[in-house]
Amino acid sequence: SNDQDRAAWGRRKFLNTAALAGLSIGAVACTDKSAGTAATPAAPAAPADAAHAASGAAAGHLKPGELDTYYGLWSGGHTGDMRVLGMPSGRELLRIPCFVPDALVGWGITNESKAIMGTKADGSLRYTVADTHHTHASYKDGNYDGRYAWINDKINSRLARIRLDYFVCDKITQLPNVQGFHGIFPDKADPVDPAINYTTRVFCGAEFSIPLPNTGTEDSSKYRSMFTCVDAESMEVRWQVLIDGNCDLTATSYDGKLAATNQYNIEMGAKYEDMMSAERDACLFFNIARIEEAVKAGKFKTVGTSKVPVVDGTHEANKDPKTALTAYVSVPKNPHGVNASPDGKYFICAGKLSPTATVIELSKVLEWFDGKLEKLDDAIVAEVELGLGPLHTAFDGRGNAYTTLFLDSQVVKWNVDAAIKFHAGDKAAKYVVDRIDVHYQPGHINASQSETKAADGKYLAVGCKFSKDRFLPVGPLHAENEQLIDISGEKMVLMGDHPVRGEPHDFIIFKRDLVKPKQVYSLDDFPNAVKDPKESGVFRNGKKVTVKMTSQAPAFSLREFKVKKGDEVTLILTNLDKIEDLTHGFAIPNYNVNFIVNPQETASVTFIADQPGVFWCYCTHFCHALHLEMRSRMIVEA
Ligand code: CUK
Ligand code: CUA
Ligand code: CA
Repeated sequence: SNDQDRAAWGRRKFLNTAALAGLSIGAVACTDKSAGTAATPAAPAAPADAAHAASGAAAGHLKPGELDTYYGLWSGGHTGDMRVLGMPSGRELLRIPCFVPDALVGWGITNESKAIMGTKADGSLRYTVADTHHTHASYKDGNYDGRYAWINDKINSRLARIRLDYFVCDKITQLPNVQGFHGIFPDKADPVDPAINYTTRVFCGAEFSIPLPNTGTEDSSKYRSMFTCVDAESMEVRWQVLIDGNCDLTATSYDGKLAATNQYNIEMGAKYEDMMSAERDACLFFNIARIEEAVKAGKFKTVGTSKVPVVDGTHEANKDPKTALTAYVSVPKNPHGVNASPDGKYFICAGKLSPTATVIELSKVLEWFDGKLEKLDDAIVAEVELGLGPLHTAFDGRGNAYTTLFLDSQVVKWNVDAAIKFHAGDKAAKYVVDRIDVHYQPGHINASQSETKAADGKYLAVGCKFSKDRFLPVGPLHAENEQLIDISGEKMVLMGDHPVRGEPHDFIIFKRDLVKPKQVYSLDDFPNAVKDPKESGVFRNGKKVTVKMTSQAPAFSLREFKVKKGDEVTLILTNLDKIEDLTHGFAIPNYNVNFIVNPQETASVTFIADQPGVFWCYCTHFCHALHLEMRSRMIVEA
C-alpha cells in the first residue's frame, strides 16, 4: 500500500495546506520510517484552539477510580464477540462472546451457550469462526432504550442479539438464502402505527449474490442477493426482498418508513473489474409499509426449503412509483457506508472509489413513492468532493458530518447545509470545516450519540485499519488503532490512540445512563436452577446421570461425586452467592470443561465420563481467601 500512501500524501499536501503550514513538531518526530506514511504528522491544533486541545486531552484521561461517562459497544471482528469500552478513556470493560467460544465464561462449553450458538447432531458446535462488523442498539423515541444490541457475523450470515441488562448474548439467528450478511440496522419506529415509537425490526443486507436456491450454478448472471427483516423480539426472519445488485451497509429513517442499503455491485459482477465498471451504483430504498402489505396480501414466493416470504424488489417489478416496494437512487462508483443524519432528514452515502459524499433527502424519496417527484435522482440534494476514499460518516448534532477518508488517512468535518447550498450552485458556500490526520487508513467512524436524535458532538472515535508506527512492534501482526478525537470545538483535536485486536469495524457510543445493567442474576432466570444446597446430589436414569450442585464461597455443595465410566453426565451448577462480583468457576481436568457462574446464575455442561479416575474439579475464579481450597472430586469408577 506504499504507492497508495504516497498518492495520499500528495493529495494531503494539496488539500491540507493549513495543517502543513503549522507543521513543525510532527514532521521532526516522524522522519526515518518508510516513506510516505511516517511523514504524516497529526494535524496540530491552531493556536486559538490550544486551550481547547488541552482540555480535550484532559477529558480522555480519567483519574484512577473515575468512571467513564459513555459506553461504547464495539464489534470484535474475528473473535466473534462484542466489546464494551468505557469512553472517553477507551478502557475495555468486557467482551461479550456471541459467535465464537470464549474461555473466560465457558461460552461454547455450557449447554446454555451451545443452545444459543447452535449445534450439530452430535452436540458439537455448528460454527467456531465468525467475522463481526456492525453493532447497533434498540431505539425508543429516537434514542437508545437500553434493551438490546445486535451484531452480525458475515461469514455464516448470523445475527446475534445482546441483552443490555445482563450484557449477554441471548439469541442467534441464521439468515436463509443469503451470503456475506453485512450491514444491519434496527428500525426506530413503525411506519404505520405511531404508538410504536421503538424498535421492532432489524434489517440485514446481504453482500454476495448466490444462486436462489443455491444449487451450485456456475453462471453468475443468475445469482441474486436479498435484504432481510428480522423480528427484534422473536428474532425470527419476517420477510426478505429479492433485489438487483447487492447490499452493503444499512440505515433506517427515524419515522420508520424507509430503510436503505448502499450498493457497490449494481453490475452484479463476479470479478472486481466487473464490480467497478459502472460510473454510478446506488442507494437502494425500501418502503417498509408497502413491503409488509405485500407480504400480508400473499404477494410473495419462497426460496428452497425456507418458509420466509420473499417479495420482488427488482427494477423490473418496481417501475411504477405508486406501487413500488423499492427505489434505486444513483450514487457514484462503489459507495461504502450509508448513514442517517440525526435531524432525520438525510441519508449520506460515501463514494469510496469516488471522492464524493452523496446527500439524499428522505422526504423527496417519499415524494417519489407518492408519485410526486418526477425523477428519483432529484432526491439527491448534494454530491460534494471530500477527499480520497470516503467510507463512513458520523454527526455532531450541530449540522456537521465527519467522514473517514481511507486513502487520505484523514477525517474530514463538513457542514451538510453548506454542502447542499454548494451543490445548488452557491460556489461560495464553504462546506469543508476542518480536516485531521488519523493513523492510518480509517474505516468506521462514530461520534457520541451520533446515530440518535440526541447526537451531542463530544467525542469521535475512528477505527484505523493500520497502526504502522503508532505502537511498539510485536511481530508481523499489528494491533489496529482506535483513535479518539474531541469534536466539541470548531477544530478536531486528537485525544488518544488505543490498540485493539483485529479486525473491529463498527461501534456506537452512548451516554452511560441509557443502560441499567443488573449486578446479580435472578434464580428464576434459569429453569434448571438448583435453588437450595439440599437439592444437590447425583441422580441416575440408566446411563444418564445428572449432578446437581451449588456454590457458596469457599465451597461447592458436593465435596465429591461418583459416576461410572461411560455415563453421560450433565452437571448443573447454581451460584447461590448473592454478592455483586462474586463469581465462581468450575473446571474439570482432562475433560475440557471450564465455565463460570456469576452470582445467582446457573450453568450446565454435558459430557461422557470416558476416563476413569479421580478428577479435582476446582474453582477457576478467585473468589475468597480459600479459593484455592474450593474444590470437589469427580470419581469416575471403571
Ligand atoms: S465495513 Cu468495516 S470499515 Cu464491514 Cu462496516 Cu466499512
Ligand atoms: Cu470460588 Cu474461587
Ligand atoms: Ca460498482
